[in-house]
Amino acid sequence: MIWRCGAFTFDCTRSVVMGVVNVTPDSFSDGGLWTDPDAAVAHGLELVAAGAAIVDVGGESTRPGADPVEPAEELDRVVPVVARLADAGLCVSVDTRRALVAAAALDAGASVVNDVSAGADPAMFATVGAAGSGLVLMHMKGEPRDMQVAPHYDDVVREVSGFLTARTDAAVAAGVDRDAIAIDPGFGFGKTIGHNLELLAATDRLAALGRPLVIGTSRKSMFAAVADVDVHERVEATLATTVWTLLGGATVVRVHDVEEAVQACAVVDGVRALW
Ligand code: PMM
Repeated sequence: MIWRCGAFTFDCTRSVVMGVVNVTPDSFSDGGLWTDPDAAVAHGLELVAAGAAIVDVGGESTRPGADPVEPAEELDRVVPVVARLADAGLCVSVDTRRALVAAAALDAGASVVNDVSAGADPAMFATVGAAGSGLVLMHMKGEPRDMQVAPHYDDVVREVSGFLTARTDAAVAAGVDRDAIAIDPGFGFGKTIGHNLELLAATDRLAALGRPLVIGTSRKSMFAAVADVDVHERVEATLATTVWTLLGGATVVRVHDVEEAVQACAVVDGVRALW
């Protein structure tokens, strides 16, 4: 399988590390660190030097309880950073739910749109299809403001799988190349710890849906319950899920701690090559 993202094509037999740069004042683990564009660009370059294949730039926090940001503010935060990283020749992803922001970022050189709402904006799929960029479709139940208020599923794996399949088909019907689409179960987005663990346990079933699987567990609060560690002490817990999900067939790991993830991926890739 391949994942086609504009000028970049990823061979999914090897893992892909996506490094996170949140240009937000309020993201849960790196909020406020990279709000200055120079600092954000420098950090993106650092992540690539550490081995990230993609830099994911976000201008709206989607942490539980977060309110949406104004479109003009989101544009101001992300577009200058995307432009400078893309000008440096990097594969840049824009983490946005808005087609307007995606379009501006794609114009500025982004190669991937990472949409945690899986195309809730009616113009999103046409925007991505016209640009020929990559697209990450993520599952979220509810909205960031209220998604962690008693989320309920009869069968979380079946429901998330069905949703991701349906959104993939909808994106293709709206003009997105199937090879450009990756899918993500959305850890922590309207899920209890139990739901997150069930999804981790079912990695092989999610990977069998036929598109590259993106895993975003980095530093998330699910680890506080299983490993009792603070947000900045979750590198090892994150790595455990990185290795687990790669062995289950995942391709892309979206992480803050790139150097550690790259090491783990290199080991797993070496072993997987012998299977
Ligand atoms: N998590 C966050 C933001 N964007 N995108 C994808 N595809 N998957 C995720 O799990 C995801 C995401 C929230 O976490 P952050 O504060 O680390 O960005």
